[in-house]
Amino acid sequence: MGRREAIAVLSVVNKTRSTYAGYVEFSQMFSDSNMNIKIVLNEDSELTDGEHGFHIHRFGNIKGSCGSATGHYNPLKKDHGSKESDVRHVGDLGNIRIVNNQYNAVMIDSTISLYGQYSIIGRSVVLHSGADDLGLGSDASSKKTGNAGPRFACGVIGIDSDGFDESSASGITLSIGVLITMLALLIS
Ligand SMILES: [Cu+2]
Ligand SMILES: [Zn+2]
Repeated sequence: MGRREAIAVLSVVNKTRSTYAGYVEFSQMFSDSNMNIKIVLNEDSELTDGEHGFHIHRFGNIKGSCGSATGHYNPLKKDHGSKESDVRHVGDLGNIRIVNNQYNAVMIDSTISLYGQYSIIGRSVVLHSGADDLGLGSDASSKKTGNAGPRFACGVIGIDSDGFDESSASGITLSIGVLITMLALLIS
C-alpha cells in the first residue's frame, strides 16, 4: 500500500494571465491518517505579512479567477469554523501566518482526506488576502466565509502518487480471493 499524495500549484489568477505563487502538497498514509499539508509560497508572492485564510473550496474550476472555485467545500452542510472545531466546513483550514513575505511550513489536519466520498481530489485550494475570523465574528458572514476577504491565489488539487491506483487493484485481488474461496467451498 502506497501513501496517497496530491498537489496544487498556487497561482494568482485573472482573466488574461495567471502568475505562479507557490504550491501545496498533501500526503496521507491511510484513509484514517492525519493529512500532512506542506505549503510553500513564492518569495515574490506579494502577500502581506500576517494571517491569511486558507481553505479547500468546492470546485476545481479556476477559470478566469479564483472565484470560479465557489464557496468553501462543505459537503456536511455545517457552519464555518476553525481547523480545530467540530463545527467547520470540511475545507476549513484556518489561517497561515506570513512572516517576511514568506511561508514554508507543514500543517496537520484530521478532517480533510484523499480517500472516500469527501476526498478533496479535483477541488481547489484558496489562499485569501485577509485573515479568517474562524467563525467567531459578530456578523452573519462569519459563519459562512470567515470574512477572509479577496482570493489572493488558488490551485486545483491533482493526484500525485501511485497510492490511488492500488486501492482498485487490491479490490480486484480481494474479489478473486473471495471467488476462489467460494469455489473451494462448492467443490468440498
Ligand atoms: Cu477560502
Ligand atoms: Zn469555511
